[in-house]
Parts: sequence; structure tokens; C-alpha cells
Amino acid sequence: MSQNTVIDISGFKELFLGKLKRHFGRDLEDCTRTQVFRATCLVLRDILAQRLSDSGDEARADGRKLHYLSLEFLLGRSLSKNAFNLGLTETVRRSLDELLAERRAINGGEDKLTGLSFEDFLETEPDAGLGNGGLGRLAACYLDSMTTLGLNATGYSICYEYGIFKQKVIEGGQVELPDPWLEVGDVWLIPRVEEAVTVRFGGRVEERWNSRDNRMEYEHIDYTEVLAVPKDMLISGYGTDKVNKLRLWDAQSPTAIDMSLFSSGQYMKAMEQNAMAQVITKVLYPDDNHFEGKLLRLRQQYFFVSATVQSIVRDHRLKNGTLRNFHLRHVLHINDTHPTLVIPELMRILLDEEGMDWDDAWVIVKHAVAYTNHTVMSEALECWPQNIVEMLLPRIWKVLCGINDRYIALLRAEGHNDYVVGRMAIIWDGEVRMANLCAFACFAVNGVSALHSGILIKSLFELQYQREPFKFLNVTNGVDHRRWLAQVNPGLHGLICGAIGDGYLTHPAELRRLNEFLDDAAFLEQLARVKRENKERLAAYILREQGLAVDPASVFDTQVKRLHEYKRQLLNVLRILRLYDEICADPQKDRIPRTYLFGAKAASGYHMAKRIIRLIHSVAQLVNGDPVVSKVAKVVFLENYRVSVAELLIPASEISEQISTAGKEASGTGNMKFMLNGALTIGTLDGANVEIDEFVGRENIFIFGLTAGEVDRLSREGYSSSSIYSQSEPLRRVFDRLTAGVGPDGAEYGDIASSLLINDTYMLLADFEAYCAVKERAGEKYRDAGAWNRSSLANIAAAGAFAADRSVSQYAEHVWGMKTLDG
Ligand code: 26Q
Repeated sequence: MSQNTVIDISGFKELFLGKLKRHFGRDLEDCTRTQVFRATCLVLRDILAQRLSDSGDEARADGRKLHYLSLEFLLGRSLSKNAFNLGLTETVRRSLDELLAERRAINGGEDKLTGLSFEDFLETEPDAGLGNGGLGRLAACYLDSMTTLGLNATGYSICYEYGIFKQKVIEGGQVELPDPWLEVGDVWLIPRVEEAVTVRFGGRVEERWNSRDNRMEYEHIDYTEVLAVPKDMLISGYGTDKVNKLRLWDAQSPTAIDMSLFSSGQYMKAMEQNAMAQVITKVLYPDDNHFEGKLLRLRQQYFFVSATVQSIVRDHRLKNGTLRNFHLRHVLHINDTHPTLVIPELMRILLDEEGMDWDDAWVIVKHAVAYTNHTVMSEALECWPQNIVEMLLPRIWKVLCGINDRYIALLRAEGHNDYVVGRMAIIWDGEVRMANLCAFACFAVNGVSALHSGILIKSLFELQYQREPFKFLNVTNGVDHRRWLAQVNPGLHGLICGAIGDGYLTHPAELRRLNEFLDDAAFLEQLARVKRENKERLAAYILREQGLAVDPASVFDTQVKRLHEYKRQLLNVLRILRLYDEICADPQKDRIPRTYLFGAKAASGYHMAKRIIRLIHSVAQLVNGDPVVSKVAKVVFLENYRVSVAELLIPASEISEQISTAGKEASGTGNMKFMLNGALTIGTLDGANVEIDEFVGRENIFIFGLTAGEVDRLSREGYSSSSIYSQSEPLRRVFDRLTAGVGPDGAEYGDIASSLLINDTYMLLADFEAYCAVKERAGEKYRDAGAWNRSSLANIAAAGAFAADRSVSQYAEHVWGMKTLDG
């Protein structure tokens, strides 16, 4: 546990002033807001750097080191996290207060920094938006847990110059703006130029038979080189001196410009290397759960993977002198198929650089790489066109062929027929199928919820499971409960600590003890008061940012996540349109006022997703602009939903919408964050909702709709949305309005209506009635504040099961073969 480098207020202030002076040449009296922010971060960064060098980042002699590879780490902000983990939140807060008071005294009056608090400086930090959604945020939560649990772990990703785009909504339309997060966010990064490696693209491979050693040798020639420079971010853990790293690779040209080419008149070629390097790490692909075989994306993936493997191998060679024991010392964990090229890249190094035989090399690779799958939807599966792999990565292509040929030979030898071989093959029909490569090469394959892992072995990996059942397992996702409860909801954290102490921070299962308070009326009232304060905080934000007044006394009903048809934001919207008609028809009826909150980014090229954002905007205009309806309903689309907005919104929400078509959402992690903050879930039996339902009990959750099995059967037998439509009067009215025009500007959505009638892939209409009914039930329950608050507490008490600490412990034990502090 922590030796806790105790640093007090005067110590912090001294370090802070030193930073101001040396880094910015400023004194307290003339520094800017950003400089205060940066100096604060640098003081914490130094403490982490000191701890890293004290403990050394060595694996224990017999221990394995974990390398977590992910094209995304959706970190959000780091200052509050690091201050919290170091136990310095109050020290920093008070130091800054005192420093600003001193500044005021020196300057003899008010200035631009007067009145700013610690919270304002936290707001100075841009979100590190190096991810799209769930998968990227999961990786960030896991880094915190791995470090807190004392694992030797390093995260690897790309240092995108631009993270996920900033979303503006202009007259209902999404506009994407660049997110230059590094302008301020670079304060956490430590460049390690001396550890740069080079990555090779393009060119040709020459094969030669080496008769002396009796083996084929491969020479890669005429390639283009890109320099990969690591920028390390130090990762703190809670209550521990352990520090890990997140290594972000930045692409640079190996030489600013190739002078020899330039002198010989080949200007374009001279520039080429430069331009290619610049573009690789320029921007994060904003697609979520969708695959497109873009050359630049493949370049990003290989750049990232090759740099990572080279740096791990270099380090291993230095310490061991050989790669023969590589798999005993390292696990390379791949977050979805995006880093799958680690498999052929590690093979390439073992074969071509280490001179190993194929079979020896394969044993090492097979024992070193593990894989987590995050989707079964076919449009999200990575299948790279063979020709672009061959052209961009000629040596890797040959290795892939070597793996595929041996795999197919093995399958044939086992007596599998053409159909089976065709489904399991890695290269097939001109494509390279990454999921099949992972399933064959990795020693462990897991899904991210019980339901999803079950579906994986029944569908996508059915045949692989039959061959090697032992390597398939489930590890249900979890979230960093320290961030998603203690940090973002200090009111609730205080209440919990008063009741059961702060042991839950490192032992999340202790939240169970809150069940003792289920019938404690005074406690439940305090819980409601905390919620109310959080709602007021959010209402103030919405007013400030979007000029919209929402009533903190109304029910806050929230659906925030990436915009995707399978997540069914549209189902929520259809139901609001129905409610609109009902209120108009019977305005006198006693209704509980509700605020419907949406937040979602749409992938830039996803037309239907953007249409749905427009529709939400129109519905908001319609509802909020109606003097009668707006008394009981408000619709808010929160612009630019991101981690820091989630941190404000989730603690303020009372209803959590988790309404994906059953079988489509691998897990969901927002569902867990809402539950942790006492929201009640309205959800389908999809992803981790199934387990949330089991843990919290049916009386504390609102489950509705088709099950995954029913969805499956219905889609195989054929399902007609139009017959549901024609039998439902309310649906007809809603669709009529979509076609005729919604809201004051009369925007028409006939395209959305007809797409649902012609091809309701995600079965919105099949679940519509059940959804409306469950929302009625939720409304009725809300009338009984005591019952509602009791369920809210039951959710918090059950949420320990969905802590990332639990997930990471399971990975450590069942996948990585590593010991945690507790285990
Ligand atoms: C792939 C190729 C090219 C470009 C982009 C992509 C790409 C990028 C991001 C494909 C998928 C993603 C992200 C997927 C994702 O976030 N999946 C979510 O993962 C969560 C964590 O396990 C789950 O909780 C969600 O259910 C799942 O949808």
C-alpha cells in the first residue's frame, strides 16, 4: 500500500511556484490561468515520475508484464483523477486558494484570476478524447484499476493530434469541428525521443533460399520509413505508490526531407515520406461499431502495432538477451481486433530478426496474445481487402499467408469439410478476417458480458469453440467506480462514507452494506437531497451552455451514448411523440413532469444517425415550444457529449435508458455508471443489463421487450413492422406527424418513417408497446418517493459487481496469469 509521499500545502506551493518560474518564466502575480493549470499538473506529474523511478517499472523476476493494446483510450481529464489518486485533492484545492489570495494581495486588487477556484482550473483541462465511446472508455477505466491493483501493465495507443471531433449542432444538424486537445493536454505527456523506433511500409519482399541453414529468408526492400516516437503518460492508482504508463505513439518523418532524392530531382518522392508520416497520427477515426476498409486506418493500425511490438521486444532483449522466453514474461492483450496485426508482426520479428523456425516462433506468439471481442454485428467486423494488405505490408502479408495455409491444413487434417474451412479461414474471398485470426492465434478469447460471450460461442466463433472450448471465456465489463462515483458525485460519496466508511473505494463489493439502509427513511431522504443537488448543478450547466431552462423538480430521464440505430434512440423519440399526442388530447391529466435528455455523436458518414439527431432537435422544438406540453415534458439534446459532460450528467440522472435491440449491445458500460449513481434502468435484456437485472432484482429495474432469442427467431422467421403499424392507432399518428412535418419549421421525416416500415432491422415497432408500458410503470413508481429512493439505493448497493477492479482481477486471474495485490 501507499507510503504516501506526504506533501503539505506549503510543500505544494513551493513546487508550484518553482514550476511557474522555470517552465514559464512567470511569477505568481503575472501568470495566466493556463499557466496555473499547467504548473499544477506538472507538480503532480513530477510526483508520479518520482514514484515510477523509485519502484522501477520492472516486472517481478517471475512475474508477467501486461501490455494492453488499444486504438482508443478515452481518458477524459486527468488532473482531478491524479489529485484524487494521490490523495491530494484537498491539498491542491487549498494551495490554489491561498496562492490566489496571495496574488491578490501582491497585485493590490482584483484581476482575471480573482474568484477562480480549483473547480475552474479543472475545467481548463480539455478532455483527452482519444476514443469513440465504450471501448475506449473501458480501456481508460481498466488502466486505473490495473494500477490500483498493483499490476505491471502498460497501455499502448496512438497519440492522435485530433481526438474525437467536437460536435456543434446548428439548426439540428451535426457539424464536426477538430479537437486540438494537445494544445493544453500535452502537459501530461513525456516525449521519449531516445526510445523511438522505425516502421516500414510498402516496398517489396525478396525471397532467398539459405541452403546453409536450410530455410527461406525474406528481405524487405524499397520500403518507406516512418519514425514512431513514444509520448508517455504516467498512470496513477488509488492508494498505492504503483505507477504505470500509457505509451502514445506519434508518427514523424525519419528525416525532415530526403535530401538525396531532392538533389536528384525527385521532389515528389522526397516529400512523400514526410507527408505520409504527418498524416498517420493526425486524427482518430470517428467510427464506432462500424468497419470501413480505409488504407489510412490500416496504416494507423500497423504503425501502432509495429512500434509497440518493437519496443516490447527491444526491452525484453536488453533484459534477457533472447526472445525464447518472451511468452513467459509478457502478455499482449488486444482490445477488439484493431491491433490484430501484433500477431504477424511478432512472428515477423521472431522469424526474420531472431532467426527462429516457424514452429518455435508460433508457440511463443500463441502463448503471448489474448483478445477481447466487443461486437458480433457483421458490419463492425474487420475484414481487410487482401490487395491493400499485400501492397501496404508485403512482409506481413506473407506471414499471414503462412498462418492461414497452416491453419487450413490443420483443419483439413482434422477432417473438416469445405463449409467449415470456408467459415474459419483467415484469408478468404480476397479478404483478411481479423476475428478469425484472433480466434485461432490467441490463447484466450473473451466477450464482455455473459449474454454476449454466450452469443459469441454460438455464432461468430461457433466452430472455433468446438475445436478449442477451453480458450473461450466471459469477463463482464466494469467501470472505474472511483471516478464514476467518488470523484464525480462527491455528495453521494460523502453519504456513503458516513454510512459504511470509505473501504468501498478499494473493495467495491462493500457497497452491498448499503442494503442495511434500504428502510432507513432519513437516509433515503438524504439520498434524494444529493440527487436534487446534482440535478440543480446540471440544470445550471444546461442553462449556461445552451440557454435552456429545465426544471430540477422534473424526472431526469437520460439516454447518452454514441448514436447508432441498434441503440434505438429513435424508439425513445417515437415514444415522446406519442406522449405529445396524448398530452394534447388530455392536457388535464395528472402527469409527472419529465425532462428527456439526449447526448450522442454520430459518425461523420452515418446518414441515418445524423437524421435522428435532426429529428431529436425537431421534437425538442415541438415539445418545448408548446405552452401546454412543455409544462410536463422537456426535450434536451446536449451538444458535444463527452466524458466530462457524462461526469455531470450521470450523477444527476434518475432514469437510465438502455434500450438496444436484444443481442446487439455487447455489454454497455453507461448502464453501470448510471446504476452506481442511483439511477433506475429502463432496459432490454441485452448486454450487461441481463446481469444488472440479476444483481439488483426485478423490483428495482424496468425490463421490457423481446429477448435476444426472440429477436433471433423473429428475424429468421421474418417480421413485419408494417402489420404492427397498421394495428396501432398511436403509431399511425406518430408516423403521420413524421411524414407531415415535426415542429415549428415543419421538417419532414418521411424517410425515417418509411425506413421503419420497409425494413425495421432493429425491431423498434416490435418493442414499442412494451416500451411505452414500462415507461408508464416507471412514472407511477416515481410518485412514491420512498419506493423510488429505496430502489435507487438498491442499485447503488448492487453496483460493486460492475467495478472495473472486479473485471481486471478476473482478467489477471483467468487470462493474464498475474497476481493482484489482493489475489
Ligand atoms: C474499426 C475499423 C475502422 C474504423 C473504426 C473501427 C471501430 C472503432 C471503434 C470499430 C468499433 C469501435 C468501437 C466499438 C465499441 O465501442 N464497442 C463497445 O464496447 C463496449 C466496451 O466493451 C461495450 O460495452 C459496447 O457494448 C460496445 O458497443
